[in-house]
Amino acid sequence: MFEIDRYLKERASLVERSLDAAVPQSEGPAARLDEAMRYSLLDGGKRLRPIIALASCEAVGGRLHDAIAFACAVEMIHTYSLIHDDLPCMDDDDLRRGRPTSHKVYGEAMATLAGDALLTDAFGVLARSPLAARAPALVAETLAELSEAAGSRGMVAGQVIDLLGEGRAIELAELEYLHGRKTGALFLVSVRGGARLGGARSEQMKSLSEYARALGLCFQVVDDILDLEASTEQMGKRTRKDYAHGKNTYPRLLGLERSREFARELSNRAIGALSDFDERAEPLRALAGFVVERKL
Ligand code: GRG
Repeated sequence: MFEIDRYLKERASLVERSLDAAVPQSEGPAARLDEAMRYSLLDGGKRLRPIIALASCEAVGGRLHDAIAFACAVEMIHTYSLIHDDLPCMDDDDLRRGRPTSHKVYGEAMATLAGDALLTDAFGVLARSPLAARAPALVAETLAELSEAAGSRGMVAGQVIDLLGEGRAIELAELEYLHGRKTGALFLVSVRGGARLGGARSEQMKSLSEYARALGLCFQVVDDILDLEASTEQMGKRTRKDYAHGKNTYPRLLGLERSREFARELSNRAIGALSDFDERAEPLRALAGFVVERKL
């Protein structure tokens, strides 16, 4: 039986150490910026996206060492999106990962800049990784896909569609389109990037992309359910926020019971996409179980 809790703990601590080294604390004039970046990046978060990136690399027989810089880059981009999402001009949140949000501690200007710096530096971390010297084409392709996933065709587009949709009832297909960008794009690139850097063949990339799409949507459906059901203390962030703002969510469109069923269907679909993979994909299978069962 695969011990997912232990696996997640060990992998999160590996990611934590690598992030710590990737974003050092300087002592010069930018010390405050480094401090703000490290405040949001370290000591918090489930590290789901980097863990999935590393697991995808290993599922195709790749070495952890070759995907760790990419995994850090993904988490840096994710953290930037959380900092900006919490700003008063966006969701205006005071609590994130159980602590005051960046702008509450460092002020709006520094929080914005810490997010900008994490986003920008993420690409440098991957571009300067040891693998870039050995396999530049592979890394260049991964950088391009990462930029697409985070940018105006991916996560930022999802956020814009979400903003423009507030207060307007939307259909299920539109909700899926929105989340495919806002949350799904980063899950998809985490899996594809990890697998590519691990040397995946094209049919493996295809199956893993199917896995990632189902997993990303499953994550979002569960996120909507937790926003409704979990406490602020449990999540380390304000809950019932989407509900209070009349946002379009899966429970609102499908009801709670059907949303739970849909999340289970998506988790099973993700696992089904891995039918041609051997035991090296066991962590990915277990992660699909974790995402649907998670309470945080
Ligand atoms: C460009 C001004 C500007 C803002 C960008 C890109 C963006 C704002 C927001 C992206 C959308 C976003 C923040 C989605 C959040 C998705 C989500 C459910 C995050 C929570 O992820 P977890 O549960 O968090 O993995 P932890 O804390 O565990 O890492």
